[in-house]
Amino acid sequence: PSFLTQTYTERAKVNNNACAKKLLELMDKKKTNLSVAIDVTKKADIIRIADILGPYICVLKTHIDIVEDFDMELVETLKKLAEKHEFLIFEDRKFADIGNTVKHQYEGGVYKIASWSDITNAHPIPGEGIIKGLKEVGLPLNRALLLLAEMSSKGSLAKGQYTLDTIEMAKRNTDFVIGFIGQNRIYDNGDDSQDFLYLTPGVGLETKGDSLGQQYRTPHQVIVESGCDIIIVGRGVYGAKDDAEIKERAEKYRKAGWDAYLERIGQ
Ligand code: 5IU
Repeated sequence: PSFLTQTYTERAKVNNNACAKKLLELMDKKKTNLSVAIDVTKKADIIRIADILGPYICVLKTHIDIVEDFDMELVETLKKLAEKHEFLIFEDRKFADIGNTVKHQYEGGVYKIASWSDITNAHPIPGEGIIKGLKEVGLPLNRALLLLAEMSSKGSLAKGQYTLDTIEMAKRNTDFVIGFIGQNRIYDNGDDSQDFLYLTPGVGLETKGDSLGQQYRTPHQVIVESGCDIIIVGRGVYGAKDDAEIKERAEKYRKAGWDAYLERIGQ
């Protein structure tokens, strides 16, 4: 059978990547397939919002290079919150250079991403060397990688053969690549194949998009119609007027994502 109709727990049992296994397990345990993208620029706001969101999310998505007052204390605090609330951290770095360069960008520099981020992602555009370079740093630390198979933005060039070739690249690197950032469940041959996770940004209940090319779909469209696994919501959650409303919105998206999952697996 397709992984599409299996529970996250069933899928955790047959997944060989420690990070993917942990993620699938905590999703069923916490009843959430919601990831929130905290795209705010002050350390204190990130920490405050992450603590509020903790119970509602399976993955906290960061853009660490937009933080104005970044220091290592921020990521140490996020790691503690991740333990307290049981979520994974996903630095949405979108690596896109040759293997040797991304190795340095992932391991070192100001952000030392590999030291705190469970999951990161990469564009397949440079070819397989990008995975090899990131893997050298990430695999010994039990990290995992997502490949960007598709994007939510208008006019994205990641489509057609490019997307299909991305899947093939992932299939050759299943020790480290646990899935995709994409808009559709493109590859799923059931239990004789690799179970990839599909994480999907471009999710909103109130609006259809923004003025810079973002396009939104609903949790139902993403999870049931397109067969993806995790909804990624940014402004739809953190763009609330106060902390109470952030909490309300997180619960609203969590429930929408979870109900869609239950519908998909027929429960
Ligand atoms: N993001 C996208 N689309 C993509 C990819 C990443 O929106 O295809 I790959 C990121 C950008 C932002 C978050 O951090 O996901 C979505 O935020 P909003 O829900 O605020 O649009």
